[in-house]
Amino acid sequence: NPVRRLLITGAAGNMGRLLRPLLRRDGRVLRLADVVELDHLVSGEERVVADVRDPVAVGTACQGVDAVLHLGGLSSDAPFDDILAVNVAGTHNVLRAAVDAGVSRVILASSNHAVGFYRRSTDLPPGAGELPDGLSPRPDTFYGWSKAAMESLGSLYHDRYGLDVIALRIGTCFAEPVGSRGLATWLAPTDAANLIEACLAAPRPGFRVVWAVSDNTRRWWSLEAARALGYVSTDDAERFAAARIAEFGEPDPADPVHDLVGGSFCSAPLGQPI
Ligand code: 15L
Repeated sequence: NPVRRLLITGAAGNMGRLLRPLLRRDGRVLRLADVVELDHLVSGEERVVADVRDPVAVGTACQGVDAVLHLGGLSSDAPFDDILAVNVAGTHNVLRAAVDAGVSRVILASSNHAVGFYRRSTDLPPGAGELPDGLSPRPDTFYGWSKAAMESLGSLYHDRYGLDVIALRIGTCFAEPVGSRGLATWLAPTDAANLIEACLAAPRPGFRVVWAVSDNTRRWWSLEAARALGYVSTDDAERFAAARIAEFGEPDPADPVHDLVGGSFCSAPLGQPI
């Protein structure tokens, strides 16, 4: 059964803006929710102003939708109380509202920073060049911790209420890879859309925690769980390699920024925007 109405929280944010044009389909309405009022609506889009901290507003936003893509939240580190209120309580409001409104599927924007302290040098399984999906959390920031907490709430809501919840451990989702780390961690916006469509189409996925990256030549995070959902990556950050290496040099695998999943988040002062 096709998703006729998709609620996107955080639609005015970085990923929301990138994905809005890519998730438009004939016969589908995108309900765009954000704390700020969205403009330049096109046909097939509707908007709601809702703060994820407000359970009533989130409840209203969930009425009549077939699925939720939950992107709304703080996307970098912040003081603990802010992270707790926006990312953790906010996600709880979304999951609660989805169940109450009879929505059967929620896609959560988790992050590599939920597992940011895994290292390429020590944590790759013997004989494998990739970190597997669903690693137990090793957050690198309050932000990364909140992403692990969001995943765990998704698990709770799946087991309690049968809600399908897919938590995407997103790499670096911008129009182009950021820095030389992005050559490994990039999720091309088109691939983000490919993966989200796979998440929407998969029959009864249950609860899953899935790496979300493009099939980059320098990727070291598995695509197994994403592919099992039907994801086909159509981009590779390698086409930016020459330019990034000219600017930043060849990535040194001994440099913690390239050795650690979370890169510079692991050494940034805790609780401050990065
Ligand atoms: C994230 O989770 C952030 O939201 C984003 O701004 C990037 O820093 C990204 O991770 C990354 O690791 O590149």
